[in-house]
Amino acid sequence: MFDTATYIRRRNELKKLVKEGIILLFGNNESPANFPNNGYYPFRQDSSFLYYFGLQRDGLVGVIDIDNDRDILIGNDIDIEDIVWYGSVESMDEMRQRCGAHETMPMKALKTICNEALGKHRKIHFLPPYRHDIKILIFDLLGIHPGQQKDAAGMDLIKAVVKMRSTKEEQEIEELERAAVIGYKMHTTAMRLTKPGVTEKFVSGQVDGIAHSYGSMVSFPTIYTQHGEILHGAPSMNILEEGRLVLCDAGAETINNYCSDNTRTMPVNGKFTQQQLEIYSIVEACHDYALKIAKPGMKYADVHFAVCRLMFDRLKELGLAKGDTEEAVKAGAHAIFLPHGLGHMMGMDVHDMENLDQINVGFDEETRPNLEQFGTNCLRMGRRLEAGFVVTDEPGIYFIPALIDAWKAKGHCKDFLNFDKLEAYKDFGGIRIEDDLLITKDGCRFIGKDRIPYHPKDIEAFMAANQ
Ligand SMILES: [Mn+2]
Repeated sequence: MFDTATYIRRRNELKKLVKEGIILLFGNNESPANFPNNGYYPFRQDSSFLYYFGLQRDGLVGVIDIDNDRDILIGNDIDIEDIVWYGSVESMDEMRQRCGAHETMPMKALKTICNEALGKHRKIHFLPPYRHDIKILIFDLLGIHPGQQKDAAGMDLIKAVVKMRSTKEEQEIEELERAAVIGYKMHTTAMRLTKPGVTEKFVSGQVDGIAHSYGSMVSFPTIYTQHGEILHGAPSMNILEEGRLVLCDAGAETINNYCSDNTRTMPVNGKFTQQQLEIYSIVEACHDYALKIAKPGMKYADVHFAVCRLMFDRLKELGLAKGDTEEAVKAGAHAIFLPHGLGHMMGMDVHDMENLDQINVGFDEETRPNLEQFGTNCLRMGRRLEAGFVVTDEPGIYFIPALIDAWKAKGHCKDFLNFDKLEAYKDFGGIRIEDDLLITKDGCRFIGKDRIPYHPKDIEAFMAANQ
């Protein structure tokens, strides 16, 4: 948790932006995995609640009454039986002091607050809920059916929260740097343990343990798979095989829930084949190119397409693609290799604020998403970059057999793709390289002092030294 002044300042800024009414910020509750007292571990607070109140306990709601300038922390003090099982925890009043709220009220007061506000026809703002218990609570409080809550959520509040959380404060950047240190340990652990004969689950489990040991948890379920072409492929009991590539996409959350998100792709036996090197060097060039060109004022969609054009040019040299690069990328031909966007915002959520809807986070009035074209419709971040934004730079090249077959059968983009040559890559898998970019005043830099090895020579040297 940051200092008390941080949360007071943020709530005051939020009041200025939203202007009137009453804001409800719901903290998360414990979430049962298989029975009520066996929750998913560790407890994960809602990120916007954390941003404005900083408190990690379950069962809290923040009420910000803009018109009366009152910040109220809602929740119940624990009783003696809880103390027996869980130890003594802070009282509501102690938590109120830490976040600088004006007063506390028990949970039952929330209904009264809402009834009064509804009676006076005051505007009640809340963010789109993503957990079912919160949806039921909102239904109880405001009478809005869960199916209509996304539309009923306040656009003024969403815009204000996105505006504030998009630009990272200095102390938030320090947290992101701490997350990067844990991410480095996770990925170098994966590189050390990767060898023929062990299972994917074994390596990914060790990687997850690093996140739990040094921070709060993983920032998303770890991807560690020899099927890199399956974008969100989960680790399986498959055994790592000589000659294959393995893709590791993993990150950590610090104790204060700031994230890291990196991807490395490495040869199982520690030595790239010529074919793997050829594709790898293209992804590597794309990854470095984004670092070179991303800067304030530039649309991240333009960085994405610049990377796509570079990738396409290089794939033409290999004979996998053909034709005019500009036209090919316009037609979406590159998406057979790269069916996702170059990156996403990152902060307290690995896909930052994705619960507020990506169209509100990665796009704006000026930059609208293209929802029609395959691949381009997956861009999570398109709008102009600003100093203080943190985005991921994660180009990849994938050979997805089902997609190759489907496009070939339809003749889709046949003027730009050499389907016959692609046949030889159907068992290749996929390569992605990912690091996290902080946009600075005049350009950008990677977060994390130590780069996880990603040049092929560095990966090979690291793996050779750590067998
Ligand atoms: Mn990512």
